[in-house]
Amino acid sequence: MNTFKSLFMAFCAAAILSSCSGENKTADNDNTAAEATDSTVGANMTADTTTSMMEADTAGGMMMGGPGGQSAQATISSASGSGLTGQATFTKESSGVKLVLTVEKATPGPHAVHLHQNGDCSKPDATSAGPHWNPTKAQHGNREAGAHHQGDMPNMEVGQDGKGRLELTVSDWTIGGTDTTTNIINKAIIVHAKADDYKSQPAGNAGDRIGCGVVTLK
Ligand SMILES: [Cu+2]
Repeated sequence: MNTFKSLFMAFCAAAILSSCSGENKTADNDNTAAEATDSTVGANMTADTTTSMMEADTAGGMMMGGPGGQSAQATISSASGSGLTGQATFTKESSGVKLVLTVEKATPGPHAVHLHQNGDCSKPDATSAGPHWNPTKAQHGNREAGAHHQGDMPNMEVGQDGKGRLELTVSDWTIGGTDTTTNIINKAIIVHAKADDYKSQPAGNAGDRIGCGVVTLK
């Protein structure tokens, strides 16, 4: 049985390699092959195995043909003399773009976080980043309830240790692509001194900009 299994695995590997060689020879396709191999290991050795390999391949193709890239990042630097530092990562998922933001050396309590329209943190108070990213000309508000800017996000809670973390997945963001109403690349992610009240126009009365980072492709 073990011999048969080994032979079968070798056959599977050969099948995967030959299916790759005819098409796009990209790093993404290599990943697809690796995923297909994993699914083969877990599958029953029946005709279903072939089906699961094909499904894995199709999923990879859809990801490659999507509207943008797979991941982006921003390194958050201190603004307005706050001393805050942080890191943001944006990852493409099936339900949208997932943001994980972590900061250190912030004051405890809630802090507003937004994407602002200019990927420019050059001024000491980060006003170079401009206003909120608002390509649809919407009212400022709560992303989770009603009208909001594309750059609006929930507040981030910072603990007594000065560390904060914000995680959310946004269905209508993309990492790259030609749609300027969804593409987050070259926007600035800004952390504010105060909480966003989700009401005041145009920016939620969130106070100074205490951290700023430009979103770039990873
Ligand atoms: Cu802001």
